[in-house]
Amino acid sequence: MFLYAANIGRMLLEMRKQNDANLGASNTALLVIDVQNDFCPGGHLAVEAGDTIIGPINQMIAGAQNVVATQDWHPQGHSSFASCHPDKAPFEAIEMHYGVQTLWPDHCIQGTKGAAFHKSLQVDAFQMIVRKGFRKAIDSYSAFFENDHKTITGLDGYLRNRQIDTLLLVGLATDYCVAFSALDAASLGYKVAVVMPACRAIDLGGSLAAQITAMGDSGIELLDYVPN
Ligand code: VGL
Ligand code: ZN
Repeated sequence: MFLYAANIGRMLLEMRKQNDANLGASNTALLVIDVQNDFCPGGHLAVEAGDTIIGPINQMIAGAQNVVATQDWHPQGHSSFASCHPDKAPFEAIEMHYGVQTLWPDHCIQGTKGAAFHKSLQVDAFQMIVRKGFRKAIDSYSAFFENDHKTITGLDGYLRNRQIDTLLLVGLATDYCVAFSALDAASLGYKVAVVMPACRAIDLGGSLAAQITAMGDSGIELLDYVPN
């Protein structure tokens, strides 16, 4: 009897998993955030084990009907670079005209190897690539809005036009570009899930825990498995 109940429970869980994340559905897109060389080991803003998510991401890409990617794409001398601010070091924060901005090592400079997608990523499946952070005076973590929370990237219009209302997010970094994108998507009305095993974090001053809480509070599902 107990065994029977346990089996039913497991079956229901499997069904729930498959229903939650139907990558093959026409209204669902996989959103691959910033899987670029500079965020992988050896890069200028390397995220620990950043390259270990590529296998799971490729597996999801293979089962997805719709795949969109973002690419952090900064001009030289971008205002988010610590090197542009005298007496400032990477990972310190400054006040910009749109609010507090963390300063980073120079990274993802347009056209450089660091800005290119990791060579193992199945980039041919990308139907649309959103480049962001190309305005010198403003950073852009989110795939939807730049860091002033006003300037749009155009992704919302693209997804709406394609009648996509459900998003699965993967990529780098969990607590910056993935979280900002997920939070904006939720506030724009999308059904959002973040596939945690297919993300890796920078985790600066408790940023990962804070963003996990913020995402949970916004009704974003945090999956602890890789859907297929
Ligand atoms: C990112 C910091 C600066 C990210 C991009 O992709 O999470 N983080 N630029
Ligand atoms: Zn950046």
